[in-house]
Amino acid sequence: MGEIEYADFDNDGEEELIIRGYCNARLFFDVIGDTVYRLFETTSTTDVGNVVEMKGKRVIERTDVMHVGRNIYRITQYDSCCCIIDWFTLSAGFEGSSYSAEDEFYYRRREISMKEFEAIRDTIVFNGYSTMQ
Ligand SMILES: [Ca+2]
Repeated sequence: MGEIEYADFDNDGEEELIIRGYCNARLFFDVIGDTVYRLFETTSTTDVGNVVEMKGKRVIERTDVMHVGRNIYRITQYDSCCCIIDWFTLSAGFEGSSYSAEDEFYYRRREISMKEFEAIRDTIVFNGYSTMQ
């Protein structure tokens, strides 16, 4: 059985429906007019979906941070018509269990420093909308 969650992840003042299932798999839905759209689903520990805030706007965060060798954040921002209005990847790639300043960091396909990586990552705020642990 799934758990129902609601969050206004497209910032239009109306809450969208999220169904959470086994292992935090999530289905994200929006309604436009009379039509329900299944926007996307996340299904594994390499693609964990969540609703977070960046710069005061809610966005979808999909992370791959539970395995060694990488920390990947994929951020997608939707408008009220289910259109993607911004998206980017923030990532760190490294040997072993943690990164250091010598490893590779990318933001919007541009190589950045570890400090820049952490500064951008720290702007991603989980505001506790849901019942996630
Ligand atoms: Ca909404």
